[in-house]
Amino acid sequence: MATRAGDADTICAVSTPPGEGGISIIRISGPDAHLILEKIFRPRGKTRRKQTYSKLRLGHIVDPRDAREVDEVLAVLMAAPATYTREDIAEIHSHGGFAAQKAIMDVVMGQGARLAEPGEFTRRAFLNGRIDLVQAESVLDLIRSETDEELGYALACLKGGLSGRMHLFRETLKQALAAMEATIDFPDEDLDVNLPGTFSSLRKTREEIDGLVSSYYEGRGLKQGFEVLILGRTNVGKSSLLNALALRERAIVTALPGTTRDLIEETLYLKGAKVRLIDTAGIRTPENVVEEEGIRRVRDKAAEADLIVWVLDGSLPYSDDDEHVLNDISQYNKIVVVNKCDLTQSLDVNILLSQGIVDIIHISAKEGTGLDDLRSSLFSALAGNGRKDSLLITTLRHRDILMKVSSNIAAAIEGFEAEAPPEILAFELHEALHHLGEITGETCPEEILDEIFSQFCIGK
Ligand SMILES: Nc1nc2c(ncn2[C@@H]2O[C@H](COP(=O)(O)OP(=O)(O)OP(=O)(O)O)[C@@H](O)[C@H]2O)c(=O)[nH]1
Ligand SMILES: [Mg+2]
Repeated sequence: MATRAGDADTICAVSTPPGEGGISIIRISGPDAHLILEKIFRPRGKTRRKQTYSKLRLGHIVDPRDAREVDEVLAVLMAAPATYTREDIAEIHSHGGFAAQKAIMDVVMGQGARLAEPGEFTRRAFLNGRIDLVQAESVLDLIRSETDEELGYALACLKGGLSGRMHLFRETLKQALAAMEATIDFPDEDLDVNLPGTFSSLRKTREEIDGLVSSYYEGRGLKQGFEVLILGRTNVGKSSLLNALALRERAIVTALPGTTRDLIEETLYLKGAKVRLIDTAGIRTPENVVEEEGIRRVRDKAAEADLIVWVLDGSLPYSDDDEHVLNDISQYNKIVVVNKCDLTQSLDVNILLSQGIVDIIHISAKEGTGLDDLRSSLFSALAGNGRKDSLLITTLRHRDILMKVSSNIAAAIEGFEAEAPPEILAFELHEALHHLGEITGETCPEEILDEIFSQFCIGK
């Protein structure tokens, strides 16, 4: 595993958020952590008893340089290896507030600790083998979780759910590789190697990996939110729909066609799934450059959205503008909504049926009717395909690596079926194993580690 200069330093950081609060926690990790605390912490009581481990004690931080009392605190020592970093750790719980944090950090650094880099405590947990890279990444997900679902998933990953699965994949690959190498080393001997059995386990493993790759779409939605675009010609009630779902007057609504010019985003939660709902400029022949630019943005966005909600006005006949919208979005994943169902209906839905659109949701954004149906349809179109309890891939990094692993295994299987030389099959299996190691961190290049840990806050 790659270590860098500075990995053996004693590091310190304020681990609680900056600013005012009830308490602040300053964390020190590394070989001198205990020594530093002993030098700067004066426990309450007449005699200066030796510190005991894992017990919070009340006392004062005193700067050894000028004997000045800095703050009254609680402090604790934790002994390696049973700590977050697997190193000796000291923690100081001070009064919350910027001045106290700064003063204590100054005293700690005065005794030789250096300020930790973002994520350096977690990086040490990884380098010292307490967690693997998948688990380190889930620490970040855990900190960033906004919904119960995200939290539950991140926690399952931290406990090793995904790592465990990677481990099983590794074992299957290693066994297959051992079998291949045996046939290479002893080509003429009658070895007890069951190659058909080996390749049937490889096929199963590849199916599982492909399942994980395709779960990325749902996993990403869980983490970043699904992007849902409200789209349609002008004046059909797109902004009214955004407001009705957001339960607030987020976008401007007027009777004038062409009111919305830019993309307007609002985050909402549907049964725990995070949805980034985006209202857009109505699509028609633009009347000026502002509108033209607005419509261009809608078309760009449509290509990358997870789902489109196509809104039509039920009180007016199907128009050329509607037809243009449909042409724009025909190949995308969509839900069709007919709005203004509180008014006399003039839209002939047979036109939609003849285009193969059978699921139509009738709503009134103005009166709030049909919105529950729409919410259910949104949820099932995005996240409701019942994989809730199984593992998911939530990062692009994992997906890309698993795709490489899958294609290496596929090449090995094809080679086996075509009776290719065992050296070629072994090469593919080797590559697959190498790539898999990048997920858990065994074979991960330094730059990737840097990139992952730099996303953390200082103090974690
Ligand atoms: N009766 C009725 N009127 C509605 C309904 N939804 C929207 N409207 C009205 O339709 C008009 C246009 O509504 P908007 O929400 O601004 O429509 P839009 O699609 O965002 O329009 P642009 O931004 O111009 O593309 C407003 O006068 C709304 O009050 C509805 O369900 N029923
Ligand atoms: Mg609008």
